[in-house]
Formats: sequence, C-alpha cells, structure tokens
Amino acid sequence: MRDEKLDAAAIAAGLSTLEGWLLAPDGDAILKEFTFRNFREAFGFMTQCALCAEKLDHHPEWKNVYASVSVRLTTHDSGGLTERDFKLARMFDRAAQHLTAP
Ligand code: H2B
Repeated sequence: MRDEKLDAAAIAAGLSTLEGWLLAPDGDAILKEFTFRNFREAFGFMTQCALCAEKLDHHPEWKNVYASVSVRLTTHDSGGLTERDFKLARMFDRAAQHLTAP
C-alpha cells in the first residue's frame, strides 16, 4: 500500500525533531551530509544503514566521497515525503551517533 504523502505542516514538524536535515528545494525530499573521520567509518555507516533500509523496505539516494556521505530521502512510490523518510532519517542519525567525532 502506498504511504500517505505528508503536507507542508507535517514536514516542518518532522524536520523540527531532527538535527542537520534540510528540506530539498523541490520540497519532496530531506537531505543531510554526514562527515566521518575516514572512508572506513563512512563505509561502516553505509553498511549499517543499508541493513536498516532493507529492514524498513525503504531505500536512500546517497553518495559517498571519501569520509563524507550525502543522503537524500524521499518516498518514490508516493512522489514525496512520508513518515517512512523520517523514520529512516532517525535510524541514520542513530547509526552515525557513535561514529562522528564530537
Ligand atoms: N525506497 C524509497 N525511498 N521509496 C520507495 O518508494 C520505495 C523504496 N519503495 N524502497 C519500495 C522499496 C518498493 O519499491 C518495494 C516494492 O517495496
């Protein structure tokens, strides 16, 4: 079943609960750039997130360059943001928590 696309108020409320995530200019995705100490940590983060994404059956658009990982979350089936994107964003933040340098 297709998830319900969130309206602007729900997106703003969701974003207010997150740190470092921005709304994409088209309003259909949330974005964050994670920076780690090195490639090993960045790739470890991606491995952990890939397993979370698979469990949730919700997958990121992302790019890795050395120690940084840029992430774009959107729900393709719904053509915009849904609760699933915010759930995945929280999982990404939890995975990064013990990796990012203070
Ligand atoms: N990931 C994301 N980000 N958006 C989707 O709409 C989506 C997905 N759909 N992962 C899922 C898989 C769907 O294609 C399968 C069939 O459940």
